[in-house]
Amino acid sequence: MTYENIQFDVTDGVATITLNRPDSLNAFTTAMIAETADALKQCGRDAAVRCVVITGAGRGFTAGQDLAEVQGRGDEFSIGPHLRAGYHRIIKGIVGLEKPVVAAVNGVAAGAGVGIVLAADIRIASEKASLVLAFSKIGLVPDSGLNWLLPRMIGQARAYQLAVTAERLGAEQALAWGLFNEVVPAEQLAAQVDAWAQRLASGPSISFGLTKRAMNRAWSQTLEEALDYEAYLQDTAARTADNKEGVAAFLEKRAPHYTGK
Ligand code: T3D
Repeated sequence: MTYENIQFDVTDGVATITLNRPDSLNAFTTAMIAETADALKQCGRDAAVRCVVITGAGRGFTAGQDLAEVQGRGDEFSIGPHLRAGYHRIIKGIVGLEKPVVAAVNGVAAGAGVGIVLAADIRIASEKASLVLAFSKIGLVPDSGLNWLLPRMIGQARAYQLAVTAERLGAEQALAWGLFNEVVPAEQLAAQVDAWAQRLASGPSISFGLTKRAMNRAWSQTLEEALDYEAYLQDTAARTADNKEGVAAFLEKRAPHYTGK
């Protein structure tokens, strides 16, 4: 697929997806949704990719659904299929990808964009970043997994408040509520994200991927089931070259060199 609305780059084990429609704060058109979902799929297929970064060009991360496109829809247009064939592929593409995904939140994320931020595993934000559940401002309900993700992260009272007021949640408050891992000055965001990405891409990738799977699955498991599943995954992790390298490096008092195998 040719990308016209995103930039996609793979360097040194790090795939970077840059949402690239800065004039509309990177609002999602149908084409941009398809391109983003496709890029995530490529990240899953490419063994050279060991970490994924998602960010936005210009001053925004993404303003969610492009409302100009919405206005151009005919009366027969149905949003359900649009969500299922589009945003759901992105959210499931991030959550189901067994590689660490870093959201580099450079500015405002609104609507479905908040879902994309929260679906990521590590969220590094500029002090200029903010989150806006814009849906109620246009008479919609939160989508893109937000009714599942947000109450689990900050509790239902805060999640519902953000949904019905559509107020802007600033970066510092998002950090305090545990939605962001770190907030840094805008001019340091690229370097800080790069440091995270390099660290994740040079780590024990199978361990990182299986940890993501275990934690995601644990939401719907009993403790008994989670313990059993951990034991199953540990059997796999313990057979990796990276496990052997980690143990050898510890005993030899040197830094490990992980290959992701
Ligand atoms: O229908 C379906 O497909 C269902 C799917 C739903 C998923 C969703 O994401 S629904 C939610 C859609 N998003 C919104 O409702 C957000 C609308 N935008 C805003 O509320 C504000 O723009 C922001 C809070 C995000 C940022 O505010 P601010 O003051 O920093 O920027 P701005 O001046 O409002 O916007 C800058 C430009 O971006 C402006 O264009 P201009 O005047 O410079 O030519 C604005 O029109 C454009 N823009 C911002 N958001 C969108 C957009 N253009 C199209 N669609 C947008 N969502």
